[in-house]
Amino acid sequence: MKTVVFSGIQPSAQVPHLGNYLGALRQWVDLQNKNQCYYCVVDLHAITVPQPKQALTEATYASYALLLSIGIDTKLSKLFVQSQVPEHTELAWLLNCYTSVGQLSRMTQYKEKSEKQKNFISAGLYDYPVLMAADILLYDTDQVPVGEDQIQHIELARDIAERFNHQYGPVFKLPKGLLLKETARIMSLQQPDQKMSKSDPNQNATIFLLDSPDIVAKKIGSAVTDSQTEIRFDQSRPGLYNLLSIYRALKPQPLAEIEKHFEGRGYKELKKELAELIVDLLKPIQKRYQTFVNDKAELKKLMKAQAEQIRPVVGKKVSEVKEKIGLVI
Ligand code: AQP
Repeated sequence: MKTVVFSGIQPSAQVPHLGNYLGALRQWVDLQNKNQCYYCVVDLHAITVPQPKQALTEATYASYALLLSIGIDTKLSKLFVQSQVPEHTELAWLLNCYTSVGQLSRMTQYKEKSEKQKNFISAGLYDYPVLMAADILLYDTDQVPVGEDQIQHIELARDIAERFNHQYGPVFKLPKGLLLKETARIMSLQQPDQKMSKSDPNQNATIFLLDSPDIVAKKIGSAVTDSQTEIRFDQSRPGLYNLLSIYRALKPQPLAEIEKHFEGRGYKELKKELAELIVDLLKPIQKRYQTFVNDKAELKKLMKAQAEQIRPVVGKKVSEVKEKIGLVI
């Protein structure tokens, strides 16, 4: 039996960014060969905060096309759109009834995101972690490759699974988060005490995977650092530390070698080399993206076909859960 891997990405407003890629998506690609992987554009998570209609549709196609472009291969993995597999929402409702309000109230992401919503906080935003638990538990998932911000939600999924199993016997597998330690939290280029985020209103804070070379150079060039001069991996200098961590993720080598390479050199040189590394990463991805995204009919066909292949598998899981609860199926 292969290890089962599940993970998702939100089509929220923009295409994925460098933090999404280095923290999570890179692992998705690497995990494909040896595991049974399910990857998902989680559009139902995206609508927990307001999304303009056209932007949501475009971002769903764009995210799907970008996942293909970074190397997700539908011959090895299942790649689908969450709302096209309604078993996710069906299980989410059932799991709602095994999740306490107290647990949901402790979720950091809810606290942070609800603070940013000025006029309207949806019940969906509060309930998001239960939908995420359903996403994961539906597939008997072993491992969930994510960035650090999602670890609390995976722990909640385990708690919900344990509560259910305790009451009805072993129905759900207990999933584990899979973190890439060095890049689990890539920080904003403008406020390095906050994570890089798609929805950051300051566009200079985030490198998107479709940014042109000029934009990459401009954003890295204006990244916040500090008034010191020595280039060292020092966590008390978060702007520099973030840039060096990205550098190392793109050009793996011991910390000391990177420090030696930049000895006697300044931020300008570091930023120039880093921008070049990012452009080298993005160029082939962007080239492939253009071929995928220009054929929306083909993308739609592929999305639907992938969802249809999954539905019988997850349908069985939902029936098992309903039967355990005592619903007449
Ligand atoms: N800054 C980050 N560093 C490392 N990993 C990150 N992830 C997100 N931000 C970083 C990981 O990327 C995967 C997909 O994220 P998501 O689309 O589910 O959205 P999110 O976690 O809410 O992150 P964003 O990009 O900041 O989106 P918005 O602005 O819409 O909230 C996840 O595995 C996540 O951990």
